[in-house]
Amino acid sequence: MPTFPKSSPETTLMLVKPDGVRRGLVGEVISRLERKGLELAAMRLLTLDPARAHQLYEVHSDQPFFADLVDFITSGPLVALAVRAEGAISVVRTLMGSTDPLEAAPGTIRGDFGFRVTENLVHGSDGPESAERELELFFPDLGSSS
Ligand code: DAT
Ligand code: MG
Repeated sequence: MPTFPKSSPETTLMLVKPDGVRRGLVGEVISRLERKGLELAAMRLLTLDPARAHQLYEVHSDQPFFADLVDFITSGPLVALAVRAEGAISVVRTLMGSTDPLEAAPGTIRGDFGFRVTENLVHGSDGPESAERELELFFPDLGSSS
């Protein structure tokens, strides 16, 4: 019998950004995660203060759009989700679609619902290190992210 590597679930951070909450798309996003078969490990509704927004987006602090990004992400409540599954980081990124909703494929969250690059509805960690760092910002009690 061939042996296969044991699968190990990983956990990623996903956000329904303030535009998604304002537009009533929280249920739609969660429904897509559930239908895909991903596990929701934790969930919170909260409004970010600028300090935490700077931490979330620290890799973008030199970008010309940084101030707009911080203004936007702090503009109202968002929903933070800890999503667990084998390959969760890349599965969530695939469900989200490309950063610019105008380029995102139909069938993806951004492709189906987004129109502007800043207001692109959702966030998903882009790798294991950012997942661990970002999960700690929102779910410090969750423990190890992977
Ligand atoms: P992603 O959210 O797909 O990981 P990113 O990490 O490159 O994309 O950028 C973070 C957010 O910054 C993105 O969701 C929206 C905003 N953003 C990215 N590129 C932008 C641009 N050229 N103009 C305005 N906002 C931008
Ligand atoms: Mg990113």
